[in-house]
Amino acid sequence: RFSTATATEEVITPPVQVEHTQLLINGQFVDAASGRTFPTLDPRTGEVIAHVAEGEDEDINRAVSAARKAFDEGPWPKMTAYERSRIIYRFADLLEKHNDEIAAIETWDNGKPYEQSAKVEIPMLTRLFRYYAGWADKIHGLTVPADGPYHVQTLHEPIGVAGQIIPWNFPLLMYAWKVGPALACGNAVVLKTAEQTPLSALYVSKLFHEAGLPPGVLNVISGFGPTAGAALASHMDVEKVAFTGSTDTGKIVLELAARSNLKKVTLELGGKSPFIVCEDADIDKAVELAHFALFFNQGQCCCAGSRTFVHENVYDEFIEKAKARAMKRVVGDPFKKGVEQGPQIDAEQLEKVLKYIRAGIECGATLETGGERFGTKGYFIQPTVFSNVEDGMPIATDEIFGPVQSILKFKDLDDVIRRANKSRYGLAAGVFTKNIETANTLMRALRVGTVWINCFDVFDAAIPFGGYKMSGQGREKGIYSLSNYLQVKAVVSPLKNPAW
Ligand code: TXE
Repeated sequence: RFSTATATEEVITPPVQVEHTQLLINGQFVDAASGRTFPTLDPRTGEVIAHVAEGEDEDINRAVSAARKAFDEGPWPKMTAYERSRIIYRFADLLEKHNDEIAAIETWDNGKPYEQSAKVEIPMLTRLFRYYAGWADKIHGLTVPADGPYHVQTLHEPIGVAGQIIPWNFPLLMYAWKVGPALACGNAVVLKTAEQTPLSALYVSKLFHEAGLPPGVLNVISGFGPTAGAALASHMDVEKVAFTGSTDTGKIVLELAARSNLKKVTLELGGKSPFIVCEDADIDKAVELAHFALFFNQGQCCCAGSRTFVHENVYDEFIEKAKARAMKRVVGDPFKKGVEQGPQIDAEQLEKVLKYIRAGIECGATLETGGERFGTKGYFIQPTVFSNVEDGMPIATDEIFGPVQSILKFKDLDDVIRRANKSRYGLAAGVFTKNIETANTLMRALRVGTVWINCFDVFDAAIPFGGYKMSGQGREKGIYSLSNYLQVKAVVSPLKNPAW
């Protein structure tokens, strides 16, 4: 039932070694206060890449104090916006210069294809920082025409110390989405990386300091969620927390923020995005795009097109072709040329995905291809396609976060709109049609933060991203991300000296 194309033997990694495994606090690499470390694993094999300092409460306290000092007394908010912008531009130049080493670290720790890291993600990282560098000296308030003899203006000021908690699926892109706007707006940051992927953020943050970032402005803590993450979300001196991860953990972060100091919160959470293939679509192109929408990054995308809705008149043809495409997907060592799919991030995610595959079979969906672990070493999964999926099945309602395509059949636009919106999530949607009226109808009707029409996963620094419903709160990227890291001060003064 399953055959996968084989990768070439050509290995494309540049030589790279792990340079930084300590915590980055106040511009220095330091051990954890407890002296403890934890291993970070190579998902290709499950072997240890390095032992990394394990940050906990006390380390979060140290990092927040350093950030507080950098914000309250240090040079960062006192620099001109132009100087801050220059530092971020210099950092982007260093990212570009070290593109291939950074890409290799990202792939080593995460398992994503090296070609994807080197040609797409790290160039995107550089682009994101240039985008935010451009904003740093263009943030300003308004002059407000209020009633009465008053001069009224608004100042857009940084919030202060921002706590940021990021996941493992796009370690550096999530770093950029959060650190970029926070620093452009003049805040100081304490960032907690995901325990599965601590290495790349440490590497690039060192470069940020080489670019002239003052100590304490950006602190990076490796560690676990319930310890380091929770300490950051509940810290009384942190005035904002930004989180990307699961919806369940998002609820915890929101609760910790509320119970501590009501810090401002943005959340980017899970999804179950519909990808809608209309009757008039070019089927070959629709199959390819739907395949990409789901399988990209091993299926580990919050916005993955994980409910493929196909019109009943083209359903059978679509299934045959989607199955054939999945069988051709090249699975293997992500450092080998031509590999499209590497391993899942860890044993826990491997088990979670396999559990959903079993649930799909038990519920009566038709397993067209795949369905099992790929190989015996590491965390690889066969590209899997299910047809005859019904709305209530767990593979149609839950975020699987793996290479499992669930294909559902629909009758007409009303049917697909109702069913696509019947989800607790509302992150993104894909629409594939040649008919402008159909595209317009779906674009307006879908209750999601992004609609991609005849495209998918187009991520530009300027395009806002975020969710409706339980997919999150707030928007990242673009102009919208700035308001997450600014507060507005109204300043009122009389035009003439008052009589009193
Ligand atoms: O997520 P968590 P996990 C989804 C995806 C995946 C599932 C579980 O479905 O299968 O979540 O993955 C930190 N206080 N997404 O367990 O727990 C944690 O250390 C504060 C979708 O990895 O949400 C890490 O840094 N922080 C998602 C971050 O939260 C806590 C990307 C994410 O971990 C914490 C990743 C706590 N109590 C997973 N507990 C997306 N939206 O892209 C954990 N963390």
